[in-house]
Amino acid sequence: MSGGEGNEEYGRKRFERSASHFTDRITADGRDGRRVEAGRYRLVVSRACPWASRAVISRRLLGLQDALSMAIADPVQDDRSWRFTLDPDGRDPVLGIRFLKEAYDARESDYPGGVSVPAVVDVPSGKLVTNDYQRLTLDLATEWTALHRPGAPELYPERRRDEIDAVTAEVYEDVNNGVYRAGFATEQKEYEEACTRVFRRLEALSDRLAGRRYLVGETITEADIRLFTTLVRFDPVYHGHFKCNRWKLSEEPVLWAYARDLFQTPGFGDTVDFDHIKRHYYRVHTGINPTGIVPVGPDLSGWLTPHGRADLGGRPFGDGTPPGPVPAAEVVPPRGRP
Ligand SMILES: N[C@@H](CCC(=O)N[C@@H](CS)C(=O)NCC(=O)O)C(=O)O
Repeated sequence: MSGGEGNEEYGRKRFERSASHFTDRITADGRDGRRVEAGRYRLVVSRACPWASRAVISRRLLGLQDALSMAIADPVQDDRSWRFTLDPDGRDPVLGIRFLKEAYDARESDYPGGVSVPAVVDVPSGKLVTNDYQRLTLDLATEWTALHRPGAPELYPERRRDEIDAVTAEVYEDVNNGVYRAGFATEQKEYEEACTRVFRRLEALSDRLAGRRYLVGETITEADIRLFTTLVRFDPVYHGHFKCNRWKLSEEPVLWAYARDLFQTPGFGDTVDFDHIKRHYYRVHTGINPTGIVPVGPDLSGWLTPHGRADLGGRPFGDGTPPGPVPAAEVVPPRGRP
């Protein structure tokens, strides 16, 4: 493994997140050579991964589950990276492969980068199309519209894009990626700087969210999805494993209520598997947790308690509606839920 997290190299040098390597876009008009098409592509994710989880949430909010099927990898990679050991015979039933690496190899032999999720694979050829997680959710929101469910929210509305881009850039740098920089630091100063930035930014976000329900505008957007995927992992893994421990999310009233509000919104919490999250981080990053022991806590029951944020106004889905129930095949098992 190389390129992303879960890499022994992180024990030795400053943490740098590699750029996504395969960036082909699937668009409504096919201008990049690939056109949006129902049933043609398979989204490969790990429910443990915050970058993949953005796509899992977007896909569900937008009602794309029938158009874009989803493969869920075992949360614990081995030296062959992501595996389909949760499926019968250890094979993804649609792609017929045992390891995501097979789709990367089909695309490019001897590809030097890491095998990362999220990945979109072309079903007929079995080849990887893209692992560009930054672009993927924006394209699901704006290029896949013909296949959205009726009532799908506008997650990246044109009139709000500048503001969403500005907020998500700061959230990425200091929060989404900031926790990794703190967690994989190998020098005291580097860790302290990263950790300080994480909390400084979280405090600014708390101020922003004190009087408004969502980050941008009065509905959920891409910006909320991107902040949520880090907040939901904060107490279970980033606080302990990544040493981002000035305070716990559950000790910060505004962000904790904001995160619970989203968690309880259909499409967010019902995609979260705390069991996958904890096992992935604590077992895979042997550089920072050599025993691989997965902690028992934290108590997750608080996620389901009232959040009181509805009083701030806001309309989660704007003129749209919440997604329906999770399809039976995609329900998170009880051990992963609060
Ligand atoms: N590293 C990916 C971003 C997504 C990512 O880091 N995913 C992680 C899981 S949270 C992963 O698959 N890591 C394995 C690897 O990159 O080797 C990229 O640069 O595009």
